[in-house]
Parts: sequence; C-alpha cells; structure tokens
Amino acid sequence: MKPSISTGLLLLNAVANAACPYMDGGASLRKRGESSGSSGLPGDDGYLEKFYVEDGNGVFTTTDFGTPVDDTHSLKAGERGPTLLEDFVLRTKITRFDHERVPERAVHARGAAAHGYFESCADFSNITGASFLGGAGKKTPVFLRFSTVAGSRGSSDTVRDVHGFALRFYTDEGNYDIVGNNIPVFFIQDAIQFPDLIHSVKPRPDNEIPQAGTAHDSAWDFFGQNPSTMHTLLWALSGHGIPRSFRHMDGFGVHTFRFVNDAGKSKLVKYHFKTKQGLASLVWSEALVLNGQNPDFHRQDLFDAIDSKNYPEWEVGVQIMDESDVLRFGFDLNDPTKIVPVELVPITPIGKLVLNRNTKNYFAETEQAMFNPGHVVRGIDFSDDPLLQGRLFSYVDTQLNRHGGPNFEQVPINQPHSPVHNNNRDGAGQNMIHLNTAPYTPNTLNGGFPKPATQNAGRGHFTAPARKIVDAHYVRNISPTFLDYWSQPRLFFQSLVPAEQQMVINAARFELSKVSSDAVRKAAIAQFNKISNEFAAHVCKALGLAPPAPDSAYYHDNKTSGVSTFGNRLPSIKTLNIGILVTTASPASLAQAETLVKAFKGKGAVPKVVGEYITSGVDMTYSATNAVLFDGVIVVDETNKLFTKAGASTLFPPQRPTEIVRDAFLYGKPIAAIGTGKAAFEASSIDCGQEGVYCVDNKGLSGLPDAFEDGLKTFKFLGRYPVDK
Ligand code: HDD
Repeated sequence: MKPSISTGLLLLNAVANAACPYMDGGASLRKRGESSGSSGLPGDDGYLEKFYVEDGNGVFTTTDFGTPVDDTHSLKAGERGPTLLEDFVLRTKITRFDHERVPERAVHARGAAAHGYFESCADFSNITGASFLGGAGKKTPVFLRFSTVAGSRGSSDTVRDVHGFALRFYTDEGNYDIVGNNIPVFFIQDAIQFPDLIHSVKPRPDNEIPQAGTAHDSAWDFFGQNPSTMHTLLWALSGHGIPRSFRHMDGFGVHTFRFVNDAGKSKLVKYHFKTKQGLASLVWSEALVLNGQNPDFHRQDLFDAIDSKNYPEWEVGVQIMDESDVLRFGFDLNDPTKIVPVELVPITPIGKLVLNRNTKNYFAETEQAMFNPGHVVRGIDFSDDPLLQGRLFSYVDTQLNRHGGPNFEQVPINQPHSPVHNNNRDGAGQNMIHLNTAPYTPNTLNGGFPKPATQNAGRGHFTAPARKIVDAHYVRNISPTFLDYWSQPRLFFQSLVPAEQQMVINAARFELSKVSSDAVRKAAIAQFNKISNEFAAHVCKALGLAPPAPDSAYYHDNKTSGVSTFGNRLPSIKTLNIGILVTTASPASLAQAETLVKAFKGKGAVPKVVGEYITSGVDMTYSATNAVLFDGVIVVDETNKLFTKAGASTLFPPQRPTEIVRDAFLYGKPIAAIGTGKAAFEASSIDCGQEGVYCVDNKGLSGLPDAFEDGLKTFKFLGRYPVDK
C-alpha cells in the first residue's frame, strides 16, 4: 500500500448532532441525590447496598453455615495438642483461606477502581438507541477500573505501560462495557496475535524476570518483527506510559464502534474520555523511585481524591463518521493501530463521567469485576475490526476461568441493574431460584415467556442493518488497507513538544540498553528509522550504533493536536501534594509552615510538613520522605543548617533534605525557598529566578502561594531537560 494520507488535514463536515454545553466543573455533583439506600451521590442507585455485610456491634462469630463458634483456638487433645481432625471450625476456616484467591487477570492484573456516574449532555436518539444517551441530564451509574497491563497483581503502579480504562455503564437496558486504554491505538491488528504479544512482554519463562516492563529481549524481539506495534509503542514511551495519576490520563475506546438509532441507521464512532484534571505525566527517574517509595501511588491517589470529595471527571466525546467513511482517510477505520486525527473529525461531546464513590471491598468489587467488550446494549454495535472480533470471544472465556463457572454475571459488581430473564440455568454458584418450569423457547407452558426481544419488540439489541459482507473468499491474511505502520507513529512523534520527544528517545534508549541481542536492537532501529531518521539516530547514539541512512518512504511533515502530555497547564492545583520542609529546632520555621499550610489548603492542595521528627505541625519525617511524593517543594526560613554538613543528624540519611530539593528540581517540579531556606538551593547549585524556582525573603511569604500555584499548574518545567541536537 502507498504511504497513507492518514495524516493529512482534510476537514470532515461536522456530523455532530447536538451542541453539548461545556461541563460545569463538578459544582453540580455536590448536591445530594434522592434515592434512599444510596450514598446520595448522583449515579448511585444503592444497588450494591443490599449485598453489604456489616459485622456490627454485638455480633458473634459464626461458621459459613451459621453456627456460632470460637474460631480463635483449635480443638486439641489436651492443651499441648495434638490437634484433632474432628475440628470442623479449624478445617473450614483454613479451607476458606486456602481458596481466597481467584486467578489474577492474565493481563491488566494490577488495577484500582471506583464508582461514579455518566451524565448525558443531550438527547442523542437521532444517532443511537442507547438509553443512557437518551436525554440531557440522564445519569447512569458506572464502575471504572484503571490498570497497567504487564505486571502481576502485586506489581508497582508507576511502571511504564499502557494503562487500562475499563468502564461499565449500568444502563437501564443492561450493562454496557467500554474496555479501553489510555492510549488510543493498540499493538496488533488481529486477535490471533494477542497471546504472542503478551508472551513476549511478560517475564521470561525460565526465571520470571523482569516484572511489569518491556525492557527485555523478548518484548523488543516481538516489536521489531511486528511493525504494527510501533504506534502504540511510541505512545507508551512518551509521558502516556507513566501518567502522574489515573486521574490525569485520558481514556479511549480504541476500536471503531457503531451507533445505531432505533430506525436502524448507523454511524461509525470512536470514544474519547478527556481528563478534566489535565493530562500530566511523571518523568522516568521519578517513576523509578516511586516504584519503591510508594508502589501503590496511583491507587492511593485515586482513593484519596475521592475520599476528600475531589471527584475526578472526564469529558466524554465521540468522533462520528459515516459508514461510507471507512476507507476515506487513507487508512482503514477497522484498523486499531490508527487514530483519526481530530483535524479530520472533531470530537462531539456526549456527556461527562464522574467518579464519586470508593469501593468498600477491593476483592468483591474491583477484583471480581469482569468486563467484556461484548457487553453491549441496544443502539451500540461492533465494527469488523479483527482485534475487536477476537476480544468478543476472549473476555467471556477468561471470566469462566477466573470465576470457575458460568454464573459470574450474578456477582454483585457484575449484575446488571435491569432485570435478567432467559433460559440459562444451573452451573456452579447459581444464586437465583428460577421459578419458570418451562425453561425453553418456544414454550406454551409459561405463556411463551421470556420472549425474544428484537429491534421492534421489547427494545432488543439488534445488528446495524448497514453491516454486510462483501462477496469474498476465505482468507487467512492481512488486509492491504492495514499496511501503513509508520505514518502515524511519525505523526505522533512530530506532534510532541521537544522535551517529550526527548523523553521518547530516552525511554527507547533505556529499553534497548537492557536488550542483550544485537539483532533485536537493530531490528528495532530499522523500524524507528522508517518513522524518523533523527529519532533512530538519537537512539543509536546511546547504543553505540552508527546512525542509519534515512528510510524515507513514510516521512511527512504533518502534526496533530492534543497528543503531548507535557506542555499543558493544569486547570487547578486541587489535590496536588506540596512538601514544606521545616526544622523542628525552630519555632519560627514551624510557624511559617503553618501559614503556608493554611494558604494551600485554601486552594484545595494537599500540603505536608516535613521535619526531623513527628510533632505538632509536622506530618512526615525526613527519614520517610522523598521528592517523588510531592508535586512541588517549599523550604521555609531558618532551615539553613539542614543543608550543611554541620546540620547532619542521625534522624535521617545523610543529606536527605538536600536530596529532596535537588531531586524535585531534577524532576521538573516547582521549588521555592523563603529567607535562609535558600541554603537548600545553594547546596545544589540551583539558581534562584530561573523558571519554576521561587526565592523570597520573609516579607514575600504572603505572595508566595499564588506564585507557587502558577508553578504547580505548569507542573513540569521543561527547560530543565536538555534536548539532543
Ligand atoms: Fe484486553 C483485560 C483493554 C485487546 C484479552 N483488556 C483487559 C482490560 C483492559 C483491556 C482495560 C482490563 C479489564 C479490567 O479492568 O478488568 N484489551 C484492551 C484493549 C485492547 C485489548 C484496549 C485492544 C484494543 N485483550 C485484547 C485482545 C485480547 C484481550 C486482542 C485477546 C484476544 N484482555 C484480554 C483478557 C483480559 C483483558 C485476557 C484479562 C482479564 C480480563 O480480560 O478480564 O481476556
């Protein structure tokens, strides 16, 4: 296939049907809802509450079959044993423990989730029969699970990876799952390659090394041999691979789907979930330290934000295309390795997504949530994307394995909030007591019920009438419309700000430096060179390889907007963590910290005071603190001793306070010093007055919070990162 024009800038006439107002920033969320038995938050219909088990005041321990027992001492022959086989209390307690785990997810094992709601911003019934989009202000409960892909359940949060964005809508016409990612494209184009992709990325079979990462030979062996991986790979090597938090990343449905209206007319759509917290990313060196400092960093961030009523929000939109557009842009809309640049098709807002309720029990909710791209409702249909088609098989199959039987949809977190009627029966762990004694269709003995629901009866799901199969031969091959693997990675790379381009280069250098096979490295470089000669040459420099001659068949100069994670200002500093460094030896320093804490709390940020030991006004010790835990660091007056040899203390590792300030600077964060706190900067040769470095005297204290807020919104000061020429 010829180099595609996928990156051109032709503008599609808008097919958007409704002008949704811009979201209200969450103000309306704080109202209490009406439904009794719920948390009162919008979107919470109290559905799970009937399954809550409270071990309240006055209850005694029982067995699973209800007999009150003492399960703290085993039954023994005499006080010193032996223990008796008769002890059903001991045996059942241990048996239950032995069976506590279900198999972790084969991929996306590490994750965290929360409840919330989706609110439609208009009536979209002209393009889809989906009831959750049927009216302005219509709210639907949702459950959203974020994850990394490669690591096992106990792995660290801040590894470099694609991140899952699995969203379930509990609509009034059944469950609808969009099982997406924070990167809009995928590594492969055919589901039959999925086991190969995952086997290459997962740890080595002989020694199970490395955990949760692609910096090893087999992953890059697969990437180098499969150019379809290049686009997703570049996204993963950028800031998108190491987000600041789950809340600071976007979500995408990845595949093209269909909206179908009740009359059977269909449109092709691509889902976008734009974070209202702002796109923000860590830098690699801080992600590495965070792995050790707080392996639960993202999980904790999500939980704490919701707990403090800072409900994360996403603006939900779709790119809407006609059926006839499927090959219009020079690539195939059924190819999941392609984005549709927003310059070609703008995003039509359809609503907002809000997370406002934490889980009560991680296992029962997050671990047992079993998503499935095949969970669709009336008004939604699939595309012929071969990756999606294979997924429609895989998820049901994996849930059968995880749950150990076919009744996983009956687990509370998986139950639809609408009635279930069919002739499926029995199976392990059946929870329902079906009363219909004629469980077959057609029947007369039960009046013919339940009856098949169709497009015209019972508001049934139906396949878009526009879908048809062209007269074709059976083929086990790839479509020629899928074969441009390099134009869009180039589009992505060129659309990044220079500092983020450099981060991609550095990430590729890091990963390929850990690859030991020369042939594998060279294959990767050959692919990079088809994307960009400069990119390939810069990576080569670190690997001691000669720069390749340009391989320019797919080179172009186009750019698209909205893909860089750096260079965007955050809309607010709410929930951002600020470290305020003090010395417990100085009451003046503690008093200054108190003033700052008040000011930053007033702005919705989370200030933490760090001192030599815990005392009134000190939240954390230098011994347990690191720059990675803060989005910005301030050193108050009278702390100068802490940054000198004379100030060394056995209460913290040598030079820890200096290290915090220096690392915060290196990670691109705003830093500030008041009065003699400036000694912290001098100790690391950091000049006052450069971007994101604030030095004030004691009189300047009152103006500092506003200036620092501005720095926090900038988030990363990119001037601190040198860029290859
Ligand atoms: Fe998948 C889980 C996203 C392709 C097979 N996938 C899983 C999860 C997410 C995705 C977010 C975690 C769901 C949760 O939180 O429980 N997967 C994707 C995306 C893909 C994709 C965006 C491409 C566009 N996946 C894909 C293919 C296959 C699978 C092609 C197999 C043919 N995925 C699975 C799975 C998992 C899964 C093995 C593991 C656990 C689970 O399903 O429930 O079946």
